[in-house]
Amino acid sequence: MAIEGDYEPSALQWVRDQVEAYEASGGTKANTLRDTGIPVIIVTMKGVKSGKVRKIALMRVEHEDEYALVASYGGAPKHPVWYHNLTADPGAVQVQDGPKPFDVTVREVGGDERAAWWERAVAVFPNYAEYQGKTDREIPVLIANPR
Ligand code: F42
Repeated sequence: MAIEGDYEPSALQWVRDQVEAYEASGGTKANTLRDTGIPVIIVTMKGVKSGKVRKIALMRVEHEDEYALVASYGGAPKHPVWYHNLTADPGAVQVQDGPKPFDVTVREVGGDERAAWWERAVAVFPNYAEYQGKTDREIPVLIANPR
């Protein structure tokens, strides 16, 4: 079910450009992080304050049909804002990994489950380990489970 509301593009030009090119091409274009060849997914959510439809791109970390959403934001000192959107309304979320978006439910993981997903995430995108080294905050790992 589409997420209702006015779409408000990311404040980051390169992100909103990637989201729009990915969606316009049904996931056949703009589907990697720049020229790294590492695939990305598009996540759609509701803004926790504005109620607007927000979209971001994240690295594609998939295992047995679930996806890790790693709130690294390049190792910034604070969580990316989307983390607060997803934890505030974990049921109003879609993931696009290819031609069509699908509904997911999001949960935050900790302990051994987080450790297993973190290992998968770093295997896909080693920069995550570098980002964790740059910040005192523990980078949150959320899991998107298709409904
Ligand atoms: N970010 C990651 O954290 N992890 C990744 O693996 C990742 C991969 C990736 C690959 C390709 C690509 O193009 C981008 C990638 N990014 C990755 C960047 C990611 O897409 C996000 O841009 C980034 O994580 C920052 O997310 P953000 O939600 O903090 O975005 C900021 C820049 C933003 O858009 N802020 C808006 C603004 O106007 O300043 C507000 C956005 C918002 O959601 N507002 C809420 C609302 O209600 O509408 C209010 C929230 C509040 O608490 O204030």
